[in-house]
Amino acid sequence: MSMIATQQDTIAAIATPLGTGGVGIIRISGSASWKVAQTLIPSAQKLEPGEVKLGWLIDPQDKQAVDQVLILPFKAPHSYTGQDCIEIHCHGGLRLVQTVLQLCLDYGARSAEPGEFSKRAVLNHKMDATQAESVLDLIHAEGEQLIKLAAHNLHHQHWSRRITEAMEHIAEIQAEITASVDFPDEVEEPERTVLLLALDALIKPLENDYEQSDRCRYIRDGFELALVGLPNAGKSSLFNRLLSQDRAIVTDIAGTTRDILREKISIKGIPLILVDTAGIRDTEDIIEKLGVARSQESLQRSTGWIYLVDGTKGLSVEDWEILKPLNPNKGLLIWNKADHEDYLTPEVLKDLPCIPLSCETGEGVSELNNWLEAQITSYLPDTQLSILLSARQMSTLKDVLANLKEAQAVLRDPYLPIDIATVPLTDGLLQIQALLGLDTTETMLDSLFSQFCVGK
Ligand SMILES: Nc1nc2c(ncn2[C@@H]2O[C@H](COP(=O)(O)OP(=O)(O)OP(=O)(O)O)[C@@H](O)[C@H]2O)c(=O)[nH]1
Ligand SMILES: [Mg+2]
Repeated sequence: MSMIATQQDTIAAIATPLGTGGVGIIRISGSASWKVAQTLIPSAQKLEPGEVKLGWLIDPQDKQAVDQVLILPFKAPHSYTGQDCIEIHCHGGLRLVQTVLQLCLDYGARSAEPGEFSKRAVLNHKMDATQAESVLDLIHAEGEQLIKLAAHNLHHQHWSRRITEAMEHIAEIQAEITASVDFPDEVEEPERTVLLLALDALIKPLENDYEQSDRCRYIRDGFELALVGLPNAGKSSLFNRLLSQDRAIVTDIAGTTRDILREKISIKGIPLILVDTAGIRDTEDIIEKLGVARSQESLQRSTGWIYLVDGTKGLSVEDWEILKPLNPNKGLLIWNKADHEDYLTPEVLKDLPCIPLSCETGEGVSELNNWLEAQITSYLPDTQLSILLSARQMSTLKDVLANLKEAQAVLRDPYLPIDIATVPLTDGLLQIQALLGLDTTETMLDSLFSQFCVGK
């Protein structure tokens, strides 16, 4: 169903997760929201904004009491959506919450679309689209680090302020050029070198934001760690140990794992995605061959890697082949099967940390955990300074930067009239407006807010 643009409707939704909990919250927003609540809660005829009231919710049709509830009234513009709003807090039974919502729908509200509350907040300038995305991050955050960063972004409005300033500066530069072209007699043509410097001053910090955000992307997406090695090295055994469960099949048959297995754990509040892979070797078996290809793919993509060596066999030519092209700064060598009677002394490789370990006894696992923590901490940004952009923001920012550089290229070319630079500048301006949700293009807002849950 497409999102209905009008803000005239009064919308309602369950704002708490579906399921049985202590409290369930139904949120209503729109001009009729107070009336809807007052129809259902007869004792709530006198409501004061911000004042909580306790009352009985009565089904108007059969006059049966449904639940004793708390009512939180908000008056426009002092609410999340910027409209008149009501929150009804009832007891948290799944059926009960749905019954209360249904009554709201029967008596004047319509069902809210996913993200429609936040969309209204943006349309009513309670927040801009980038802040809404921080809300989205908060809702979907899997690790504490992301929660911290999203809340930080939301609280300080760091990024939205920065991009708003950039927009104002671009508009100023553009106005200067346009004025000199439109009124050549009154306004002097601005110095190209001055404009170039002004654009430089805009580009540098934005580029920095882009790079920083690119580096911290794993806070949201997870830090991927691939377990690789020859067949039978013990990758699946280590996978299971780190997960503390028998997730992957372990046998003494070489080539047991044929597909990629992914499981998430959390280290230092950051999601860590462990990837168990098929042992890498030349094989005629079609399924195993596909598995090996996937192992190599996963190795390319992952943020870090652990290479397992069967400590009873030692490093072979095949191991070397796989190890050689890998970036040693992101990896670790595990010399496995330390408990085995045929265990060989680990060979220390230059620049590559090595940990003797046994998946059987757990020896070396705490050293491995230390390495994991250190590895992840080394990526951890300073929350106070960090900006974490969404994929949408990243791609728009990239376009904006390209346009600013295009404008610079025009200004550097003495054969091009100065006002040609306004073309990419205008494009850049429009892109930033879209980023902030200022032009409120419905398509952009719709695609953004459809990722929200109903009730947000
Ligand atoms: N003694 C001993 N045996 C181990 C250890 N780790 C794994 N093994 C054994 O080594 C064999 C292979 O283990 P897996 O975990 O299946 O090895 P893998 O690397 O996943 O193998 P593929 O999936 O075939 O690539 C099994 O028989 C395990 O029980 C260990 O630390 N000590
Ligand atoms: Mg395996």
